[in-house]
Order: sequence, then structure tokens, then C-alpha cells
Amino acid sequence: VILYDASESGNCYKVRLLCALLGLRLERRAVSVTDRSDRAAILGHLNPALRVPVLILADGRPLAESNAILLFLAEGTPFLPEDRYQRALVAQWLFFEQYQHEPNIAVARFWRHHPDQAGTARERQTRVAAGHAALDAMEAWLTTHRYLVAERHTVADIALYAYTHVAGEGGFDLGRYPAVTAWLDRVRGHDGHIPIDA
Ligand SMILES: N[C@@H](CCC(=O)N[C@@H](CS)C(=O)NCC(=O)O)C(=O)O
Repeated sequence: VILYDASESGNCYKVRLLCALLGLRLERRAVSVTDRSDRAAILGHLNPALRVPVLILADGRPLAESNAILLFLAEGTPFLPEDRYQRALVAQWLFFEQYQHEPNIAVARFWRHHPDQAGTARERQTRVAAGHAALDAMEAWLTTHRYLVAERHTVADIALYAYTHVAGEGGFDLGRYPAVTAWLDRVRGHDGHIPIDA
């Protein structure tokens, strides 16, 4: 399988991490997240949203959206529960990640890394406040749970690990979140885990 990929992207890292945990080999094709000039030519026929990650299956079919890719790859593995309610809880955290977490925490980090493409100070303040609210929600849950769903490592943890563990790069103080920090260590401790810059 082929992954259209950007090394600094947490969304792409989710896919790389799950593949590493599953022992699946990926052929990575790098796409720039800052220079968008050739994006339509590279991704136009693969992902209408023109974003990475995009996975190309062995038979050539493309699949985009990081969390959709996680669900696809995790089917039939321990990273996606079989129970209907637990699967819905995984979806609950995946939607939370894309609506309340990533748009704030990943964007604040991206703006720090690429100041020339950053929003205004006021926009930054709004994202940082909303990102802290997302971390508060995780802290509350993880104070009484070892993992996000079913007390075991699932794609919900992989999706939320990706940008939480680098939240400091966006200006978030993870020291304020002891339960989240302990969960990050737990996720990182699994056999096959790889870092974002692997
Ligand atoms: N919701 C999408 C977001 C994908 C996304 O934002 N990808 C970024 C890299 S992290 C990208 O392609 N950025 C290039 C651009 O904004 O044009 C997902 O989860 O896959």
C-alpha cells in the first residue's frame, strides 16, 4: 500500500503509527503541506479535498480522511472493538478529535511552525482556549479510564495521540494534564510504537 504523506502531519502520523503497530509496510510519497501549487495535480484524482493522508490500497482504490483510514485498516484487528456500543464510542472520540481537538491543537501547532501562514493573535487565542477545553475533556475522562474506549488500545487512542503528544509545540502546557500525560506514556509503551519523525 502507498501513503501520500507529510512527515510533520499528525493526521498522516496516525496512519503510519497504526501500520507500524499492525506490521503493515507502507510506501510513503511525500506531499508538501505548505506549497500547494502541485496539490491538484498530485491528489486531484485521489481525494476531492486535496489533503493528505491518502492511502492507496493494493488494488489501486484511494481512501482519504485519516480517521476513515484508521477504521478501514483496523477492521478485524484488536484496534477496533467488535461490540456495537464500543465501536460507536470509538466513533465518538474520532469525531471529537476532528471537531474539537485537531482544528485547535493541530492548527495552533501549524501556525507556530509556519508563522508566515498563521492567523491573527486573536484567532490564535480562540484556538488555544478551545484546544485547552478539548484537553480538559480528555483529562476528565482519562482520570478514571486507562484508555479512551474499552480499557484497551484502539484507534481512538491512536487518533488522539497524534496531535496531543505534540501539543506543546502549539503552546499548550501538558503539565496541566497529569492523566493525559500518563495516558500518552501508556500509548507510547506499546510494542511496535513509532515516533512522529520515524
Ligand atoms: N480531516 C482531514 C485533514 C487532513 C489535513 O488537514 N491534512 C493536512 C496535513 S495535516 C493537509 O493536507 N494540508 C495541506 C493543505 O491544507 O492544503 C484528515 O483527518 O485526514
